[in-house]
Amino acid sequence: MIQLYSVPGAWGLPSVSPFCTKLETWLRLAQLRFEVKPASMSAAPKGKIPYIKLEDGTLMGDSQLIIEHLTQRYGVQLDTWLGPAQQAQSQVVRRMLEEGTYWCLVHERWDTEAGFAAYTPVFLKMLPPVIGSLILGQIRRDVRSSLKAQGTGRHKPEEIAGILRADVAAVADLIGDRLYFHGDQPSSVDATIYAMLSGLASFPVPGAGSAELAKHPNVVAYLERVRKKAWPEEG
Ligand SMILES: N[C@@H](CCC(=O)N[C@@H](CS)C(=O)NCC(=O)O)C(=O)O
Repeated sequence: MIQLYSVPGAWGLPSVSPFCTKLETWLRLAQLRFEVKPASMSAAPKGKIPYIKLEDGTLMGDSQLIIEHLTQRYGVQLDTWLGPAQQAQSQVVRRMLEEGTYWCLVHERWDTEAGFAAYTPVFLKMLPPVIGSLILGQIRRDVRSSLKAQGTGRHKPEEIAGILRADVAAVADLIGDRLYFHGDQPSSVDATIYAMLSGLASFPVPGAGSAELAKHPNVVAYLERVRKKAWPEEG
């Protein structure tokens, strides 16, 4: 069976890591058999989570490369009904959320004092006792330098808020009144949209992303729909 290496969830999310949530959501939508194991950064083939172990023991990193590999390997049909324009939209929306919006989410959790205060007790549970807070301080410094290197960390808070509002509103307009991003059935991009937007919506500190989401009942209903589709046992 596929083993998914992930970190635990909080605030109703399967994992606090949006990319782990994405991959778990996708595995569930694809109806592949897998089990979730605790991730170790030192074992991660690309030094990031999630990663998986295939049935033959091979480790693979990067949620998207994993999805593409598993789609081929197991003949997953999630995206076979999409035409070229729909596939292109998936690519664009996925890249926006994963390479842009994601960093705004990281800013809210790690770079604002209120966000970090809310995230600290959740993250400390994943770290060893006593030295956990020292490690957390180092992780925060690393995350902040990644935010600077990526660029989002160079913006003013109100500029990041503007980016978040525009990203969320764009996805909301594209979803419109459809059940899933492309129509009546889910496709792979729904895993990314669910992961990134529910990561914003569930965070207990009010932020521009969650405020914008609340203005789009179609997206709120969509997120609940994807969750129920992927986790039908939770009702
Ligand atoms: N492109 C990667 C991104 C994964 C990623 O950024 N994961 C974050 C957690 S949500 C991580 O491992 N960060 C640790 C680090 O960058 O050192 C994927 O799709 O899996």
